[in-house]
Amino acid sequence: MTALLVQLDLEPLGPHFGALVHGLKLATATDDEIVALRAALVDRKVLFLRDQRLDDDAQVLLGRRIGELTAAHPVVGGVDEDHPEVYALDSTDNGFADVWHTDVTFMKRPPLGSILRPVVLPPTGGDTNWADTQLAYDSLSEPVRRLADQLTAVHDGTREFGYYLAQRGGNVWEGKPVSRLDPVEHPVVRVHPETGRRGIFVNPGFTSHIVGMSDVESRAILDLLYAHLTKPEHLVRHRWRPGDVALWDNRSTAHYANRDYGSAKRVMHRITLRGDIPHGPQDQPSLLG
Ligand SMILES: O=C(O)CCC(=O)C(=O)O
Ligand SMILES: [Fe+2]
Repeated sequence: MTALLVQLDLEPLGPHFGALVHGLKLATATDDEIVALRAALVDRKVLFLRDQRLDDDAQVLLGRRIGELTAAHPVVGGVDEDHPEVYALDSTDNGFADVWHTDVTFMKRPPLGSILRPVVLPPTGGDTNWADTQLAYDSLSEPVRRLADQLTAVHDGTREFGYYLAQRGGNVWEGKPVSRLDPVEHPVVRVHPETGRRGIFVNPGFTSHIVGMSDVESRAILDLLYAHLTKPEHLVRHRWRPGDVALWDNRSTAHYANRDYGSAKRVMHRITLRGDIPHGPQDQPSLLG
């Protein structure tokens, strides 16, 4: 690994993950700063920056400097014609994320990471929480880790996006039109392709069941993993301010947006970075070269 040329000013939000990045202006960051930011993203898993005040163009430009962008969402189109990469979550159009999830795990190749900024915030409330899936995996007991390592789960976007798809049609993903959401399989434990660390890779938003066991067994194991994943020790919570930007690694986190602001309007704009096909401990290609 090459040494980073720039040291970012990171304020850790917890002993293990999450950080506020101080003193960096994303819109004018140098290449070396972007490299350092990308490294911090993998290391701290979720990063927050204050007072950035990006617009859609600047958000897209930033994303392209960090990685390759996906379409806005497999089912939902971009916020407007000029921004096919920008996904709007608008509370007045049923855009909520009050179920724990990792983004787009119902596709074969879910995004590596996401970059989110508030556009309209409610007077109070609407905080977002992130869980560290690797910290959660590491703090499971050894026999449960061993069990989870062997499992495969089915992810199905129909529950969250089937209605939208039926009403308004799909979008594109990986360059192909999406007209149906076929369930996909992923390992229950994901090995991070850059660090080799293992993390819990099931979520209540999109995981329907575990392959090869009864409904009762599957439900009980998933509930155990979700309860463990969302223990307060595994979470950081962000209180949004105008001008903020959050970046997270979808290979090592899950998240949940509080829906506690009544009928107030809340609009968030997100872009996602193209990712790879998740691998588990059983099916890894040569890890780390
Ligand atoms: O609205 C939020 O805070 C988070 C929304 C969400 O799940 C996402 O942007 O991926
Ligand atoms: Fe999300």
